[in-house]
Amino acid sequence: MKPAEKTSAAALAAVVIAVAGGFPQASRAQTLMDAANGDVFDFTWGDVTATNNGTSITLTEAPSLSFGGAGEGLGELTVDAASSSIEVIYKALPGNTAATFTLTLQDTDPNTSGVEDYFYAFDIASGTPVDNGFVSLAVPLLDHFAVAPAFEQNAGDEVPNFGLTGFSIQLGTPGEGLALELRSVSIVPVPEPGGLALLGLAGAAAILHRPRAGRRP
Ligand SMILES: [Ca+2]
Ligand SMILES: [Ca+2]
Repeated sequence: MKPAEKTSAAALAAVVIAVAGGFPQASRAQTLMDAANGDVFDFTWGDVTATNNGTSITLTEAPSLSFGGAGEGLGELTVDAASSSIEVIYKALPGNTAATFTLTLQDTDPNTSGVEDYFYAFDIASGTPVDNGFVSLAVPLLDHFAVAPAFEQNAGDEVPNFGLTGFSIQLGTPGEGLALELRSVSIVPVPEPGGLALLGLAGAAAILHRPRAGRRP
């Protein structure tokens, strides 16, 4: 390899490593609620209680009720739905009888004067262990199971173009008793597609270098 080629290959490798190393991903990660910072929900409805014990938020809901939840308002955050997931770090308490909880993300749509909720299903048993019984579960923002106008709001454009102005956690199935400890709620990058695309780019660059080397006298 000629010195110039070495330099350009090294520069390309540096770019690939810098991008694959995740700083664009890290720049998109945003913590929406962190119990260790004293955060607790802005409001609850139904027979729900939400209390912060210093390291986590205990969220409990009476099993006799068919509705209820806890919500948090946010400043308007721009979030790219295609490359982001919503992650919750939580622990099911011994009294929990719910199999799922539903998380909603609120999207404001100035173009329609509407506000809409995107609904995400969290299967409580499917989280990945973190520590001390807590698990992490992240659902891609494009994997919502429903979208609907937010409570008493006009219809939005049904496009997940956040404008994220709030979120809530509520029962997944009416009549189940939700009892969770929550540590944090965050927007995190969807990792795989970006990483694979960069590996493909690096591979293509390596292949493009080969014929040029072969033509040398
Ligand atoms: Ca919007
Ligand atoms: Ca929208």
